[in-house]
Amino acid sequence: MVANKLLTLVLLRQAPRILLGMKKRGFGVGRWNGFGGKVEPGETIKAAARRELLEESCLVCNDLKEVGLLKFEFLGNPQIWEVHVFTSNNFEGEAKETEEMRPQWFEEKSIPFDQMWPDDILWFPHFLNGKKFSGYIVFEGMDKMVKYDVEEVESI
Ligand code: 6U4
Ligand code: NA
Ligand code: NA
Repeated sequence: MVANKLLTLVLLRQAPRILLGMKKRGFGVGRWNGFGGKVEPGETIKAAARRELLEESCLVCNDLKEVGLLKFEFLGNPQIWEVHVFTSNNFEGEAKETEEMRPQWFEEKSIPFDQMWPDDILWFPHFLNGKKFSGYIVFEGMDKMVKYDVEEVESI
């Protein structure tokens, strides 16, 4: 058995706006995304979420709440990616462009889903309604979802 790979994703929200970043390199390059990355050994998932947010946007957030859990299978790869989604409306600093991300605030009614991961449109509505959610999504390559199941949950 292959252990799941743990990742984080942070979506900061100050209604009616949400902060996304254009990924400048690596996995998901060219897509607007939340901020996040791989959990390091010995690190809690929340600490990783906070660290990746700081590294990628220069923002400090001590108030992250876990709102979603998304599992991704990529056909041909035995490792499941487990993406823990966090949010907050309370943070310090100003979003700055970094080597990895170009941050931009978007109106919640004009989120650029056509330039995001194709699964995002499935779970953003739950997120924007303030609900918790979980999902299992199977990708073929980076663009094609071959199967998905996303639902609201009471707790993560
Ligand atoms: P390095 O370059 O190793 O430092 P790191 O920042 O640790 O990378 P990265 O950026 O590759 O990790 O992590 C991938 C990011 O993409 C995580 O924040 C999770 C997010 N992500 C992955 N698949 C996604 C998907 N299908 N939909 C989505 N976000 C996804 O919205
Ligand atoms: Na990252
Ligand atoms: Na990283």
